[in-house]
Amino acid sequence: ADLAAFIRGLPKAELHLHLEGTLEPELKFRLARRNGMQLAEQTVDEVKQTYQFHDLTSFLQVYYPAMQVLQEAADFHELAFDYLTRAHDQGIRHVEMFFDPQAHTGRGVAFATVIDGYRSAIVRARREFGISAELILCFLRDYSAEYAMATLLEALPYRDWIIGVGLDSDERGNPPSKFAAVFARARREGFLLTMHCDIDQPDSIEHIRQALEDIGVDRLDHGTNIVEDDRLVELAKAKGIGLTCCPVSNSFVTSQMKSDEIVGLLHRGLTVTVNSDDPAYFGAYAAQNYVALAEHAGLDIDQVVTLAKNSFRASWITPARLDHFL
Ligand code: ES4
Ligand code: ZN
Repeated sequence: ADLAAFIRGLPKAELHLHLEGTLEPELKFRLARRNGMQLAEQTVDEVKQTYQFHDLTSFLQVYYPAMQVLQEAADFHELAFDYLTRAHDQGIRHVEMFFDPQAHTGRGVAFATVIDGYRSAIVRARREFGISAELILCFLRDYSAEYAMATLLEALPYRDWIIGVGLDSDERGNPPSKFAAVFARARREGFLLTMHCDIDQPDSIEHIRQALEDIGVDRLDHGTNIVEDDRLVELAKAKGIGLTCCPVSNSFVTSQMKSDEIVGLLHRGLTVTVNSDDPAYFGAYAAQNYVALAEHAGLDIDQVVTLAKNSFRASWITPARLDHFL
């Protein structure tokens, strides 16, 4: 309990957070009502029961259909504002949030609707409680590179509201190299780059290598399997690449928290961070992820503080603000 209170009070940044993954059952139920949509579930409790999975496939099969209740800018605003309120209550001072535009534009919701709702929530949260937040546009990797490129071009009018681009959804058979041209264009347009290299993928090491050497990412999401390759660990260290690890998410998607791997990378001097991924689905926001890892791995206070400082070091805030947090 003491540890939990300490962690909540510790200033932290969150760097691996899918906005659509913050859709709590209560909000899903309420938005469905408001938008006149018929859900298969009759009660909030029944929605809760559907938030159950044992691997990536079963997760994605719940996750993408659920977000169809997001229709109007006000819905996206409410989702993001509720999350930012919770994050602030947990000691999060800065957050870089993924969103999946294709999961919305693909069902007829305009890109402008999505980003207007998210952006107004960011502005409001900043004004009301001082939290800073940025958006990272994620491409869905199980769709084509051409569709991702079209989405990047669609985002260009909103470039000032988007700090970087990422890559998520099903990694199997969808390596970083598939999106080389998209990420090269994004780089030229001034976006920072990150991408998911998920836990225990069939080609984890090769995907991490491509992200670091061929794409030239600024950060790696998960990326925990890098621990298996000394050369890539040294390369990531030399490049100052941060890793956004998500212990509770790992325990759902792979049935292991991967705490030995995460702590091992911390010992080897990588800028390892702790994050929540899809907190409404995995039942753990940022602070609970720190607590889970600290308890599971037996971390001491100094290690917890290092993880919190790393979250700012690996963030994309300006050097002047970074000094303020370290
Ligand atoms: C995700 Cl856990 C996970 N894996 C891949 N893509 C995702 N998008 C949101 N959560
Ligand atoms: Zn993720």
